[in-house]
Amino acid sequence: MKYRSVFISDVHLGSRGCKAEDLLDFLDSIECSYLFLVGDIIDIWKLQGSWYWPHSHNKIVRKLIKKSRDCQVVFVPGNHDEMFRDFDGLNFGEIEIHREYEHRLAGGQKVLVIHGDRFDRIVCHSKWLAKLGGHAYEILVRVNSWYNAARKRLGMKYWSLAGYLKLKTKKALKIVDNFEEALTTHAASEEFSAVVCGHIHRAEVKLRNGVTYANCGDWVESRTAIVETMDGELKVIQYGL
Ligand SMILES: [Mn+2]
Repeated sequence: MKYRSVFISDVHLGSRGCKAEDLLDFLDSIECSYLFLVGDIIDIWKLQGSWYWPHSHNKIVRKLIKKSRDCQVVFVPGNHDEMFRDFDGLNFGEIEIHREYEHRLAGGQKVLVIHGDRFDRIVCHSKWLAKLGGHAYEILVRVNSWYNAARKRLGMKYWSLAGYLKLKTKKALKIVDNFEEALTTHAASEEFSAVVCGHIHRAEVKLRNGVTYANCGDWVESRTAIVETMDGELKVIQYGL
């Protein structure tokens, strides 16, 4: 497919969760003039814990370098690859590194490209709770009943899993909401028409505070990207759909 721009984030190379083969396939399938790497491309945090770097992850790095020969590739680091922020304004081969970047859509509107972590005061560990499916929930309920049976034998009070999960889910949704609010308020105050970000692994395009909020999602689970069509429209696309 041909697009004016493609934005991907949260690839997490160097972690086992990264869907590298799918991303390679995706990168092969697209043609664009601008390719934005919107942070958390390499998971330095994970690599510092234990080294994991399969061949497919190398192939992605090589593919990105190859792409940079006929398309403008801009890397905007995230919190998992924040050491690259020290190279703000420098080039790695043909790949430009910027802490934040101002892109212009085909129609001329200003777009802020930013990973987004600086608008997230709490690192969200409870994301999975928001996505918890019915099946997983049933298993948890069963585990919870054993847990409470054990608590009872020890003379402890009943602990409500449903109540706990409801609270956690609500909290997770509140974090997402705060993130979108903070980013769009900032972008609007700087007179951007749109903001493209990543970080919370939730792909979406919507209007908020008069600004188009576009989140790339991730390549750990959702396998999504934001694309700018030839006529300057921002859309979410999902691999395999
Ligand atoms: Mn991040």
